[in-house]
Amino acid sequence: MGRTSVVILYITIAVLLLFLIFHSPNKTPNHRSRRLKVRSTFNFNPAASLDNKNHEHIPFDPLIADIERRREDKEWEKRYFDSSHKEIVDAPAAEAQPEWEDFMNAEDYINDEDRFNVTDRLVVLFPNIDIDPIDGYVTVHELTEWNLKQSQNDVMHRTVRDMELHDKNHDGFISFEEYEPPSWVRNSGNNSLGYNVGWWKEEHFNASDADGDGLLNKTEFNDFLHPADSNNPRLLKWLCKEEVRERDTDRDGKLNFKEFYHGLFDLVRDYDIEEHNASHESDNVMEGSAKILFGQLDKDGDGYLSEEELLQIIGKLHPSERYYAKQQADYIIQQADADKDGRLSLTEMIDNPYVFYSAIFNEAEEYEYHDEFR
Ligand SMILES: *[C@@H]1O[C@H](CO)[C@@H](O)[C@H](O)[C@H]1NC(C)=O
Ligand SMILES: *[C@@H]1O[C@H](CO)[C@@H](O)[C@H](O)[C@H]1NC(C)=O
Ligand SMILES: *[C@@H]1O[C@H](CO)[C@@H](O)[C@H](O)[C@H]1NC(C)=O
Ligand SMILES: *[C@@H]1O[C@H](CO)[C@@H](O)[C@H](O)[C@H]1NC(C)=O
Ligand SMILES: *[C@@H]1O[C@H](CO)[C@@H](O)[C@H](O)[C@H]1NC(C)=O
Ligand SMILES: [Ca+2]
Ligand SMILES: [Ca+2]
Repeated sequence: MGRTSVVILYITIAVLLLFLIFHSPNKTPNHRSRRLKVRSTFNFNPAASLDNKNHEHIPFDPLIADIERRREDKEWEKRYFDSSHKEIVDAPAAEAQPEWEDFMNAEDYINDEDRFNVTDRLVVLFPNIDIDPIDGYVTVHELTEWNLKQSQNDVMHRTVRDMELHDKNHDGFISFEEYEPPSWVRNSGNNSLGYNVGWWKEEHFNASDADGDGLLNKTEFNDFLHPADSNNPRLLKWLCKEEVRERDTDRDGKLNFKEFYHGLFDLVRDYDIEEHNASHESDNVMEGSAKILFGQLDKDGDGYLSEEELLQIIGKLHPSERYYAKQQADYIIQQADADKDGRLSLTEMIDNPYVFYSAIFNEAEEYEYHDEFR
């Protein structure tokens, strides 16, 4: 980094600090005083969604999600298709919608009170969320299910788009030959810190092919791209195998304590329990709790963790969409639950629209969650 860029960096930090000082977050701000936001980032790199720390904000409102998807599709189109492929991407966008002439301005759209009435939107959405049971309140469970549905729609939309890119003979299936690893995999080298080198391998492909016909349909391809969210036991097993392979420094096909301690423990240790003395925790104490956990996971007591034994913690190594849906539901309820009864009434939601319409997960100033260590 050159001297100029260092100076610029310091100035940026200083400005940021000043901003934070004069803009101290108000726990219950009047929503008129701040702009509602949609997701601020979109990343084409699927590895980003595998990075535990940077899961995208799940869109709360299907209407906003739709605008966002159109915006993404446009960027996607620009990036991957030239004019000769236009017919492929034109089709799905055809249905009639409000005048979203410029999808880049979804934020202007939702902040235009004449076009987008937040109160009305929440009134419309509420009965779709309050369903289990229908009692006039939205619980963490109901909100988690709602978030999960939204994120699954999003994920599937991207899978279908990704399929268009790979399905060269347009038969609706992906063969192993058709699937070329995306450039970020090819460029990431053979053994770098990237997700893992087996990502595009035939074994991964075969494990995703649930009915074994040698082709991936939409469901199987979605599982292929998001193995941690799959119910396919073979795929989960493959994921565990990859975890072992990545950390197995002595190449004996299983993890001994040292390999676990240096490779995995940080990802699976329970910060909730250790939290209060984490800062003055000595290495010995930490190694002690690692040994306890290792012993619990080593079901057959042979002193090693096998692929099968890793299944117990695969959800912690690769948090699922459900995990993030729950995390976001917890956050929303914590922010909007004015009477602290642990659930949301319609009034509480209407009083706190920014919690629902905002890219909270990207704003450290508003959002702190010790689970981000995972
Ligand atoms: C939004 O709708 C509600 C009820 O339908 C109404 O009371 C409110 O004035 C509307 N807000 C705006 C900014 O039009
Ligand atoms: C990875 O290894 C293969 C051979 O195993 C080699 O052909 C290829 O160039 C390597 N790729 C990179 C990016 O190093
Ligand atoms: C994947 O399955 C095909 C048959 O569909 C088989 O020919 C191939 O050897 C398998 N590859 C691996 C790595 O298991
Ligand atoms: C894809 O195939 C699986 C069986 O491997 C089946 O359960 C699933 O319903 C199929 N999905 C679609 C969209 O046809
Ligand atoms: C926290 O520290 C105390 C001693 O300072 C110790 O007794 C206790 O076991 C520690 N808790 C954990 C979870 O490590
Ligand atoms: Ca309810
Ligand atoms: Ca080993």
